[in-house]
Amino acid sequence: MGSIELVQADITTLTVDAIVNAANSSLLGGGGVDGAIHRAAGPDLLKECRLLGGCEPGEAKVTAGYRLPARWVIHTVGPVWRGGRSGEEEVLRDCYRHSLEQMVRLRAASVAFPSISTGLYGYPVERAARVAVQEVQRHLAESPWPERVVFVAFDPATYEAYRALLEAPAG
Ligand code: AR6
Repeated sequence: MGSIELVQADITTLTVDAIVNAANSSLLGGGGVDGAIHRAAGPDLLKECRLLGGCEPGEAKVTAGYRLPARWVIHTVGPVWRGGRSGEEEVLRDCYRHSLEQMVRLRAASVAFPSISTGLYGYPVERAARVAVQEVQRHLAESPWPERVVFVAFDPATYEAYRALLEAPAG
C-alpha cells in the first residue's frame, strides 16, 4: 500500500510527479497556493488552463507543470465554506477522490496535496484534514497508484491538524 507523508513546505518546490492546485472554477489563477503555482510554473500554465474551459467544484483537471519540478499539475476546485450544511464535505471528498483518480489515469507515482479550501475558502482545517486523510487512505487501500502521497502544510496550525490525525491509532 502507498505511503503518506506530511511536510511543512511551499508545494511549488517539491519534486513529485504531480502537485495539486486548490484553484477556482475559472482555472485562470488567483491568490494563495493557486497564485504561487502559476508564478512558479510560468505563463505557459495559464495558456494551457485557458483551453480547459473551467472546472466545477469537486472536479479535477490535469495540465503540464512547465517550470515546476513536478511534471503535472492537477487542478481541483474546493468548496467555499458556508457553515457545513451546503454539501461542502461531499465536494471536498470529491476533490481528493477525483485528483487521485487522475493519478491512476496518469500512472503517476507521487503526488503532493495542499490543504484544499482551508485558506480563502474558509473550510475549518481540522474538519478538512479529516476528509483529506480519510479519502487518501481509502484510495490507497484500493489502488496501486499513487505510491506516495505528500500532505503539504503551509503553516504550523495546518501541520498540527494533519499530524494529530496521521499519528492517531488506526480505526
Ligand atoms: N504551498 C503550499 N500551501 C500553500 C501555499 C504554497 N505555496 N500557499 C498557500 N498555501 P488557498 P482555497 C496554503 O487560499 O482555500 C485562490 O485564490 C494555504 O495556507 O490557497 O482552496 C484560488 O484561485 C492554505 O492552507 O486555497 C481560489 O479562488 C491552503 O494552501 C481560492 O484561493 C489553501 O489555501 C481557493 O481557496
